[in-house]
Amino acid sequence: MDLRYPEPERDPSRVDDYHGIKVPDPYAWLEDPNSEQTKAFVEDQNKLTMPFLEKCRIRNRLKERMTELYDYPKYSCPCRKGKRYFYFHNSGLQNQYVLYVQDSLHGEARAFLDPNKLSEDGTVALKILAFSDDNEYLAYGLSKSGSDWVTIKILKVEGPEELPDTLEKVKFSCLSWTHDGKGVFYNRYPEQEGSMDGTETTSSLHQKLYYHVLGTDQSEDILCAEFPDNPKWMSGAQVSDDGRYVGLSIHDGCQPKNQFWYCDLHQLPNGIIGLLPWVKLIDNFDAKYTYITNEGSLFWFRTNLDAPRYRVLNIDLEQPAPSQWKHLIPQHQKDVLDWATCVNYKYLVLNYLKDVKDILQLYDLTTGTFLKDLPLDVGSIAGYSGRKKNTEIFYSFTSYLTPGIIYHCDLTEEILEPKIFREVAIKEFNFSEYQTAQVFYPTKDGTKIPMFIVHKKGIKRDGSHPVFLHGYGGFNNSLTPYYDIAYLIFVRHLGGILAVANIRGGGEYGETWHQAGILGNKQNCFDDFQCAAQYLIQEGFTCQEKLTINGGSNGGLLVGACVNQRPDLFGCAVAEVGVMDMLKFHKFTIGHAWTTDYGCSDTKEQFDWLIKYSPLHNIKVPEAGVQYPAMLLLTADHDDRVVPLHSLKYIATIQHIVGRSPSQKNPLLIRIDTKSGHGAGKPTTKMIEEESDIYAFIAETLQLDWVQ
Ligand code: X99
Repeated sequence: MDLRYPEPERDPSRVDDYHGIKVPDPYAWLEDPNSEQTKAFVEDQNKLTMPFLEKCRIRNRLKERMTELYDYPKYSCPCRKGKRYFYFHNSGLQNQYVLYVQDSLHGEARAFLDPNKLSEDGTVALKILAFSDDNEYLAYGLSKSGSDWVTIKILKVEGPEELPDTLEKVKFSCLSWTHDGKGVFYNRYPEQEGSMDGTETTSSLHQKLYYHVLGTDQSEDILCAEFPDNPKWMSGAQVSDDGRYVGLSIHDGCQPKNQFWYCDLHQLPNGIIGLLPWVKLIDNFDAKYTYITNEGSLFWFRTNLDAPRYRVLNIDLEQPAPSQWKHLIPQHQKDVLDWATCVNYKYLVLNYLKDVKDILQLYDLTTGTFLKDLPLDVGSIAGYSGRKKNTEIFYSFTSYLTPGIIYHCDLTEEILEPKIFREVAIKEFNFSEYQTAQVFYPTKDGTKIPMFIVHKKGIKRDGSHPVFLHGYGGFNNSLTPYYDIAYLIFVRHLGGILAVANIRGGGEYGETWHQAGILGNKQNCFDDFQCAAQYLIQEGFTCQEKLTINGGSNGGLLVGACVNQRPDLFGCAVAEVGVMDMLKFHKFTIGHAWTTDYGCSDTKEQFDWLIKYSPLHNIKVPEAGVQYPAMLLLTADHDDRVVPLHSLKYIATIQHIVGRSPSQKNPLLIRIDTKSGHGAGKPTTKMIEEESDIYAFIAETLQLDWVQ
């Protein structure tokens, strides 16, 4: 391939000193998203990448088929709100889901809130929703171009009628009404210099909790909590099910630990007029406590206190000493309690993760007695609705080969029996010809790692198949099975095999699994992923030349690190919105929150961990006979979660070091999208374009042909 990479300026004067060690950063100028030089760099890269992608042989066919398979009606679980039901629906190719309302489950549905009407190109997305307790008002948050910034607006449900209330500077926010319907709690950031549209890299510090009174101007909002001595802390308020208390969860970074403060709203003679008199029930970050419900002063929490797989805990606010706490439902021997909620006043619905598959169970709220399994196939619960005051629950099931089934269970019936409420049918695809298997492969230190493998039934293990190996490995996030049209197309039309490795750093087996892949153990993630690749080759699924690795965000870091460590092991690598500069990530937007998983280069010991695997700092020309795999990086101008500079500096460096080497024939490219962000809220048109580009790049560089 005849690619001439741009040769941007290298600034030799940019050298950082970390604990006496000098680390050059010649492309540090790319950290300024507004400079003409950066804009020219982005343009030059796209000018190389876009024509390359457009010329890929099967791109048009991919896009056509992708569009066809995306085009089916999609539904969320309905959610009962007083006398009405609400649900999200996408007729097929609409850019954003529309919120619908109906007066009864099978009654006529009317569009209630349609984000598609808020922009021509679908780049305005609905991010958060909160109904007032009497369901008279709906507060909702919109974000533009994929940014984390949110604008909150309020609707009177009857009508619906738009109210003038508008709340700005909102990010990583809670949204919770007081039960008197007078106002909402939310979080916002102080005014900052420069833009606040998601293109800036400014560090997100000093988040505060406010109370907005309906019908007033945002400037009059009441400051309810702030942490001037702890600028990185973030909080979220939640009004209790009975409306009496407001609970405050305080987070220090992304670790599953929080403080829990509360305020008895009945004890405020003048209402909410200033900083609340918080009671610090949990005043340290020893464990995570998630509010489930309360009966008067008796609170239910899901916690990982001395329980890496979580359990249910009762605390009475009147007797808050830990010696008085009651562990209602003990930790399971093997399975992880992923979430818990109360429904119909007397039940607990518990979701367990069992070897990366979801389990749903009903327990008695007061005694903690197990009552019933709500049977599920192998896969994930993608959605759930049913709160304390509802008498019914809905949950939606998905898996690699199941687009979606929504179940409904009426809890007032004598014998509880979930029924299928809605099932997605895809006419154009014969799922019975495909299979999903789960294997447990040994990694470097002998630990068994689960991995899902999806392919056509009856394939030969002759090492001939292209494999798409996906991973994440961080932040306690678990990769449970889900329906993905691009995966299906890879399996169906590129004769491929999908492999998803549940590597350490995730939450698949609880906090122990997470801890095993963070901080000084981060290399375990990369070893696990490389061992997945080796397993797939050894077992005859594929060969090095046909193996693609992929991941996004923390998974982009995974791809970057693995490519540097084993350039010989992969044919293609696609890193989406990755964290590539491990020495500086904490300086930009919310990056400081990730030091709980990564550590921080400000500390010598942690600098030593980071410099060993940081993708940006470990690029070298491979030994003779080896080249880097074909690489495609993806980022976007409004990604304020993982700012684009990570991918920009990385591509400049790899093109400079590796791209100029005569033995490097595989392309090293970056696709930089506009009016797009980290991923959440991405319009369907952009999803289809992006997925078509990714798989076209893979097919082109691995020379895969279209299977009719
Ligand atoms: C975040 O950065 C989420 C940011 N975030 C908080 C919130 O830190 O949204 C927080 C605290 C309290 C309330 C709400 C929030 N995340 C989410 C990480 C991974 C995650 C992320 O996006 F933990 F799942 N990363 C990008 C980590 C590295 C790359």
